[in-house]
Amino acid sequence: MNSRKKLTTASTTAVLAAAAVIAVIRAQAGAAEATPPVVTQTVEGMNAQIKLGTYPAKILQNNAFTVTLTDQDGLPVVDSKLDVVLSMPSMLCGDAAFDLKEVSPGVYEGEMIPIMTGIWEATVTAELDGSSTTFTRKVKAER
Ligand SMILES: [Cu+2]
Repeated sequence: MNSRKKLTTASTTAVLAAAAVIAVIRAQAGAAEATPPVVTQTVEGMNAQIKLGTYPAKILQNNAFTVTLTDQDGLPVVDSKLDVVLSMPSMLCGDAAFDLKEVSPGVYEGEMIPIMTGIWEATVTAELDGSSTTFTRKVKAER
């Protein structure tokens, strides 16, 4: 009787431990889903694929940041001027800005250097023919 009860307690503990592990895995998967290496966004007919070369991005290092712009027909958007502002919502650690250079038609590249770990907000502004389009994505940075 007594040993049987112990067994039940042990298996309950095992089930709870397994549930806790699953909860942790789910939480990590959720965080990864919220900030994947590649994010695609369409704003006013313009499509931007925003990609990090290293992911999560490494703090105090150059991390390749690539934006591929296409129009409604899937054709590259060329000769646009792109700049990026990095900020941390709800923190006062300061913004960092950098430009992107067009390395092939519709493909714009630059480097981001996050100064601290956490989730950064990258705001990409694309200027073309006097109008601008803004895209945003979250970027996870770690040591
Ligand atoms: Cu910060």
